[in-house]
Amino acid sequence: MERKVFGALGTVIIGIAVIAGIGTYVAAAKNDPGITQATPAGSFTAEDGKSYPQVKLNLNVYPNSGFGGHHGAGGGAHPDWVSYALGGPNGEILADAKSGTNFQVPPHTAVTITVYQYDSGETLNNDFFAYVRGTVGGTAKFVKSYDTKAKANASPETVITNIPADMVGHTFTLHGMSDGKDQLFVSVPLMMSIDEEVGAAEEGATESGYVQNPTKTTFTFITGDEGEYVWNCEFPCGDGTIARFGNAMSAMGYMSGHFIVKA
Ligand SMILES: [Cu+2]
Repeated sequence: MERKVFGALGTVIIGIAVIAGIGTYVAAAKNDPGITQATPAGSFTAEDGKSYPQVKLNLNVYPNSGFGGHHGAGGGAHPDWVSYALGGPNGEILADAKSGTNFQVPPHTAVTITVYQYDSGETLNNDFFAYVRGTVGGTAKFVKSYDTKAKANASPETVITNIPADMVGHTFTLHGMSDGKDQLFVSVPLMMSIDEEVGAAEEGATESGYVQNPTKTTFTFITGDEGEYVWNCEFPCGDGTIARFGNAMSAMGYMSGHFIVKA
């Protein structure tokens, strides 16, 4: 009789342990913490002379999650997955950032995003995403080599409408909704960094493990009405998965996030 009670108690304890384990795993797998409020940055005058309040966001894209940031020290659950993150004004690595891929901006506002792209790249599945779409002027400002040590452009800044479809590191693609409100669709290709430099940095050529000269892309778009959008990357960068659309491509907090337009 006693043995039976202990047996039943043991089963209950194992059950509790399993449930606690699943809870911890789900919490860790969510990996999508916090919301970053864009920084107010004066006003922006559009081509038609209309003036908008302006906000800014600085983002970095990395070949792995080892930078820490919103994934936690050491890169969290998946240190080898490619990831977006918050960056400093000159592409600085923000290892202590608590949020990374969820952004909030006001409605009817000019949003200027700068992305420092530290990863290598390859060919898009669809050339559509090699073009800049939905930004002010249909263009972006592009620097092929930005020196993060000198905090200066190492190659001239140009205005682009597209990049070669076989030189794409990642894309920032913000999807609209079909609810008839004032809408947004923005997609900007981010050029790859030099393959050999990315590899050498990972092998220890730089202190951070990331290239000193990422590519830099800046673009501005005007938000419409309030709403919650999602953004993602349209370059197949989920290495080691079917069609490379798993892992980092199918988890929030890496190659996708929320984009909230709210006053
Ligand atoms: Cu990507």
